[in-house]
Amino acid sequence: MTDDTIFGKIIRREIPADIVHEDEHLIAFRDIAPQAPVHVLFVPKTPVATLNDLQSSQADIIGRLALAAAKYARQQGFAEDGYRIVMNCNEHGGQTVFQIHMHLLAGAPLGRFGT
Ligand code: DGP
Repeated sequence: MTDDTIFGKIIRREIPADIVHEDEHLIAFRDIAPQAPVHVLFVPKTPVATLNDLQSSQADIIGRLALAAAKYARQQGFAEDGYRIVMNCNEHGGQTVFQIHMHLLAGAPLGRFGT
């Protein structure tokens, strides 16, 4: 279990979050500071600080996050319009919580990178 970040506290229900999905592998909840009309974070329960720390034997973690995000998009009806998946890594990537997570952004045209 993730136990040393704010996301660990959400997984353990020590702090509240608007949880939209959970299974044995991951949890998904709305971002506290949304950058789009839909902004959901998909977080694995296995602790991995950054993408740099992910082992090749852990590739399934990323696959599960992506599949859960795509399933959520279909369920919520915005898969056809489209969405963006983002993973930030370390300082230049803008990572602030050091448990890997996938941002799902949707609900409006998002523009190109850097705009
Ligand atoms: P990143 O910059 O990629 O590490 O993204 C971390 C995201 O986590 C950021 O968009 C804000 C969000 N966040 C930080 N603390 C909390 C919290 O306590 N609750 C929720 N729901 N989101 C949080």
